[in-house]
Amino acid sequence: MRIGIVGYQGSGKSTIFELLTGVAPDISKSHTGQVGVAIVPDERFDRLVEQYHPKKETPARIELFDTPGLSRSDQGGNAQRLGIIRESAALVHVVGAFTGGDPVAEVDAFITDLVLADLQVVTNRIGRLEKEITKPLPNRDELKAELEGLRPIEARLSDGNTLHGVELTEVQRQATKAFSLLSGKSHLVLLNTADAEVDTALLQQIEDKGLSMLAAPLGLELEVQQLPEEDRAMFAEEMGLGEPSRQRVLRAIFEMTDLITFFTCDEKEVHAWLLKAGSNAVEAAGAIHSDLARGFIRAEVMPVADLLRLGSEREVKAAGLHRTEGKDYIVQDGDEIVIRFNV
Ligand SMILES: Nc1nc2c(ncn2[C@@H]2O[C@H](COP(=O)(O)OP(=O)(O)OP(=O)(O)O)[C@@H](O)[C@H]2O)c(=O)[nH]1
Ligand SMILES: [Mg+2]
Repeated sequence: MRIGIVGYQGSGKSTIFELLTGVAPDISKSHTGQVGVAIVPDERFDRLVEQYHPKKETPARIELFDTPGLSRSDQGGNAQRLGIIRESAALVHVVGAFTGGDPVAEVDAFITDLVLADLQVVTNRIGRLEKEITKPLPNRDELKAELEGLRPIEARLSDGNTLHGVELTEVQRQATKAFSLLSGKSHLVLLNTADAEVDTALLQQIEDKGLSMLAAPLGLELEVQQLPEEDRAMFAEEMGLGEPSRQRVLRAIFEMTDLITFFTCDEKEVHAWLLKAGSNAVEAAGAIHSDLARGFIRAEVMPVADLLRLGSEREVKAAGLHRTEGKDYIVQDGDEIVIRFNV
């Protein structure tokens, strides 16, 4: 799953990408986008590592995708850039509040660009369907149903609304699946401020639009991160910076996804795994290794919260908080799992 870092040119996307992934932006990839990996901060993982002192630690990771910025005065290249953004599962929308522009107007303008891009895709399809249904095709009824499904979506978009919070029918879901519509993707506004001071009135205005948002001086924080370790604290204090927001931003990004975390742990390795919410025990086994899914017998499950609270697997078992689950068990966020299998 790829999370797109999106926004207008020069808003600070590549700066934030570097802060979050540690990967310096590669100029040769500025037209195609660049992928980097970030660790998902998880306090439970850190505490499991403290408890087990494993030889190997494997935290969960997500892919971030630094995309080419849209041009504010579209000179024709935005269609291609929007196509690149479409490959993202969710959008982190970076708004630069260090250049003296109007961030609220930028948020509106960017969202309008997304809505218009979706509208164009939907309108094209409607145009094609209208022609098709005049022909005596065997699947004419299906095409008609698709057309009727798309019309309310088109109406909503042409009124300038996003697709957030819209309940789609099954026909609509199928009809729009391949379009990967931009204005329906999870959307987090990241306000990249000039310094540690945050304009609360500005934040309020963006929040009033019903958008999730975070504000932080991310450019400045990258500068701090790039200093030699011994100079960081002093510089951060001089600049009035509090706790670095890197972890907070990554956590918020992770929360936009529909992923949960489960854990496997022993003295050899503590490993955090990501899984689509609603997945069952066999799917969790498959995330670890296909052999574990193929030869699945049962899953032994205990909540990590209990494991941390009681201090060891033995204590959890003694307290009767350890369970044996079958194939259909829906894995919960924070489960510690041992898969029993036979191949
Ligand atoms: N003062 C200040 N400058 C910043 C901040 N973030 C980014 N910049 C500067 O703004 C310029 C653009 O930053 P980038 O991170 O390259 O912006 P971008 O969104 O990746 O730009 P494109 O890839 O061209 O769309 C660079 O010169 C950065 O140094 C910030 O928080 N404060
Ligand atoms: Mg960039």
